[in-house]
Amino acid sequence: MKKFLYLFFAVIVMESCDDGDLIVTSFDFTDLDINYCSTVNIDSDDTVITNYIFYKINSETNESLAFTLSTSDPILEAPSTTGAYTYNLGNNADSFISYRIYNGTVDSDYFCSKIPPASPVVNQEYISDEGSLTIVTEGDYNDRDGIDSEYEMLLEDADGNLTEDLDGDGIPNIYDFDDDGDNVPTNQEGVVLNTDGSINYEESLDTDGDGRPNFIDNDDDGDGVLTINEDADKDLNPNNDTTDISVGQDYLNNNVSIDYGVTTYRIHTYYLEDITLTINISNAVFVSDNGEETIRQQTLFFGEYSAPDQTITTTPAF
Ligand SMILES: [Ca+2]
Ligand SMILES: [Ca+2]
Ligand SMILES: [Ca+2]
Ligand SMILES: [Ca+2]
Repeated sequence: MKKFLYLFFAVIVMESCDDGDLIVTSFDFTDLDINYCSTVNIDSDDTVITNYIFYKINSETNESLAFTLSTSDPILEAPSTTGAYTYNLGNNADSFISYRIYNGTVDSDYFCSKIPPASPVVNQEYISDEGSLTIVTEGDYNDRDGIDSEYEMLLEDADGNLTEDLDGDGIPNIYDFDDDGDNVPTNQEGVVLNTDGSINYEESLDTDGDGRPNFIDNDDDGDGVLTINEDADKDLNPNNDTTDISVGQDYLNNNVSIDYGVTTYRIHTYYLEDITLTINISNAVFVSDNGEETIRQQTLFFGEYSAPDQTITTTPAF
């Protein structure tokens, strides 16, 4: 099938020599894996610019389709929430696509070497002169706190209302590793799960017995001093402050109620998982290296790329 498409394409290119301009509809690299390499440089105003080359190699036909992109956008690290990341493929060095035909086998090092290897030789090259590139980045945020996102999306606040951000720190419950904002991570607050993964509110630890399990209770021992403030050394970890070892930490001991006035959340870590980039090209015009041949692609699905999980650390505003 690929061979057929290649032959079809080759015929069209040859025909295009006659009139110099043709719309091609079967330009197919769809079944091939996407790979990429990148380098980083810092521009004059300290912006980090990443120079990417995403490429596909057809080893049966010795062809490649590759795009070069220099951008500060976090295309591999953050969802494109306000629409796709979009780039102009016009005649500029920051973003363009090349379609190449070689005289021999191209390996994966070809695009990632600082100096292009002497072989294979590029027999023909077409570079984009017009068009646009869109990248839709999707992924799922997760706090890896042991509770499935679907069961902690909505948690009940002290007034009995279901909320997506229980502690109001700007990080939704599904990727907030400290849901109640008491500086004790949820996975250290005695959550008990049912066999289906949902939260067992009755069995989960409730130190003061007020009906609100510790992971959603910001005063775990019910002594009137918020857990976050029962932090004698003020290291943003109430778990290592114990006056009476026979009872436990001060935040779980209602006989100790000293308010140390902590006004900072601990550093939060969360993850972006299952990251997928969907890459499309539209209205592309490729011009041959001698300038005599033009290939037009109204729509071209470059492909999908799965990126590694990202780790994000931040300190929410108190
Ligand atoms: Ca939150
Ligand atoms: Ca907590
Ligand atoms: Ca409680
Ligand atoms: Ca307390």
